[in-house]
Amino acid sequence: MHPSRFLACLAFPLAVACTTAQAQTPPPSTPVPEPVATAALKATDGSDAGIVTAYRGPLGILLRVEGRGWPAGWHGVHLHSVGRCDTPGFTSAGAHVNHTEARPHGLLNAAGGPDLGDLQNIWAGADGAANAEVYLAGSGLGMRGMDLLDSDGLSFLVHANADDHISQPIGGAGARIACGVFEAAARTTPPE
Ligand SMILES: [Cu+2]
Repeated sequence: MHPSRFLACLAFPLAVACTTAQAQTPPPSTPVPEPVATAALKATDGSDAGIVTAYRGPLGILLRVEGRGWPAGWHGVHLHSVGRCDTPGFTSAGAHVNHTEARPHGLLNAAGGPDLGDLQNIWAGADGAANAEVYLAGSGLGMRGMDLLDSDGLSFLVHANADDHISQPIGGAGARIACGVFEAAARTTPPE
């Protein structure tokens, strides 16, 4: 070790000695989360609108959204109860998950909301890219209708406008501009 580095080790043992140790120790293998499902997003004209990757945690579902070709600005996004994205309009995707069970829409709706399919708004930049992670707390506990791959499936819907999270029935989010059906994700590592 160079004498000046030795002195530095004495003066700042944590800062210097630790970096030396890190350089000599192979990095530990870190666990990589396995997605449970993905939804390829299509715009109303059939063009690629990105992808959503779903991960199941102990208390909820994490959705990584990588949008492409979205109009700039805020967009309401939701899980809709049917895994069908027929054009025009994507109405085949049905209503929000559990909206038909007398549960009003809105993450900020204190009068009985939200729908289980309600999610946070996502911002798209001027280049049409939208990157975000949104989280559905509680949805990992097997709530009815929240199985991403149940018999009638589940869709990820992108709306034209922001969701105000309180007004009915969809927070003023407007037209459905992109849609994707969740499908089981291919494993990247073999099961143990
Ligand atoms: Cu919606």
